[in-house]
Amino acid sequence: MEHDGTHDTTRAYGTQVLHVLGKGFFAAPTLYDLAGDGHLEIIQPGQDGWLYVWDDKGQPWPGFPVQVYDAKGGMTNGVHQIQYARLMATAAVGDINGDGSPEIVVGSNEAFGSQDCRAYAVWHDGNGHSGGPFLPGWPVNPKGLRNDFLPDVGLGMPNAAALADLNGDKVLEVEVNGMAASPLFYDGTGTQVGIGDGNTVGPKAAVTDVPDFIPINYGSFADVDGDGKVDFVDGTLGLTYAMGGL
Ligand SMILES: [Ca+2]
Ligand SMILES: [Ca+2]
Ligand SMILES: [Ca+2]
Repeated sequence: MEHDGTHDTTRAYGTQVLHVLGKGFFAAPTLYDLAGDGHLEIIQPGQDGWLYVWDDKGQPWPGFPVQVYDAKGGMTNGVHQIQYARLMATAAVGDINGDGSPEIVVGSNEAFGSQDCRAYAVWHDGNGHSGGPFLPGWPVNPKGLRNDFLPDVGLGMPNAAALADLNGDKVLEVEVNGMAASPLFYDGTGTQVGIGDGNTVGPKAAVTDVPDFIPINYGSFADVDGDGKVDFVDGTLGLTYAMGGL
């Protein structure tokens, strides 16, 4: 439970509905040309749980804002919940399904049980998309060991996703992970296609505290060793060190 922001709880038909929201923006905006017309749009997750998009004149983008929450909810201590929660992480944007249009990947503060969280892929036309604003197969649950390290900034899915083409088919894959997780890789259908190895360190690394996990941190892709293959870079925390803080 939060001790700030808007919070109320109601029950309907055995489902607990939580509103744990705030005002304003914490996430950085993402600038991306959604229409491909040479003009950037502004993509901004809000603490009110809505994903906003404006054009370069400040006008609302068609189909937005989108309210980002899992209408199917989740289970906490045996209770079915629907949570309306803050969007704290910056959005990642790119074509993850190969249809030539970009999608927006963003996490929420939804936290079910002690581990479950949610990350969403949103169509570029948002609520204007037939079938709803989210791609089939999303949201995903890229859970780590815990979903509630800190209020607001360490709750649910506070990490930004990173996008890169990992298999050379010109379509972007998604890395998105909850807290105290390994890197988790998904394709545009929401299918997990890989997981990072937190047990093996590089040949020149002095690290001994393994396995390690990503706490609250934004990762990114680049070819850091120049072998022509993209690598994933993120900050991690060793298990022994982490256990001292849990
Ligand atoms: Ca697409
Ligand atoms: Ca690909
Ligand atoms: Ca490489």
